Amino acid sequence: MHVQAATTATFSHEGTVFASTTENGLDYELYQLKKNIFGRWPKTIPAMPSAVAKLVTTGKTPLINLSQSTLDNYMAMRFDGFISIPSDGAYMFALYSDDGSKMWIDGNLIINNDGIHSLKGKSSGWLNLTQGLHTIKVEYFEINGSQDLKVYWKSSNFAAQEVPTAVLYPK
Ligand SMILES: [Ca+2]
Repeated sequence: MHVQAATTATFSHEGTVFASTTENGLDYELYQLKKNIFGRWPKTIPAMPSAVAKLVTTGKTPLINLSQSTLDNYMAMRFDGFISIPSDGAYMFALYSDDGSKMWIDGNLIINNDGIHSLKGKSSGWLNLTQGLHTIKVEYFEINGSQDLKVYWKSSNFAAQEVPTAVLYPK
């Protein structure tokens, strides 16, 4: 398992506990990947849906991870909804994945961790966000071998932690 040292040092503590309800979580879509017309697997997150990404199922997930996936390999997922920012301030996000992943807040790409690779962490810069709901989207794909996806955040008010169910809302 390879994780960038700087990112590991920055995102290594448990933080504030947020209380969740059954309404919390994000929408997800699960796709099965196909080879392209040249017989090759995608090297980056493909368009979803597309000729190389067939929709398998949709649902709601409490966390942005692979817990809802019924496929281990040759798959992709999209997570979509809102994140509730607890107070005005600066927030930083980190995306760990095997293989590739990308993350958007308010429609802006904040982390690009795309490509075929072993577990790798990338963090955003500090983002100034206002209290309230902001759109959040994460896309992920896995060709073969091991697979993982985790999303962390931190602010000046709490230490790094996995983005909790309590602040996620489906559309
Ligand atoms: Ca892999």
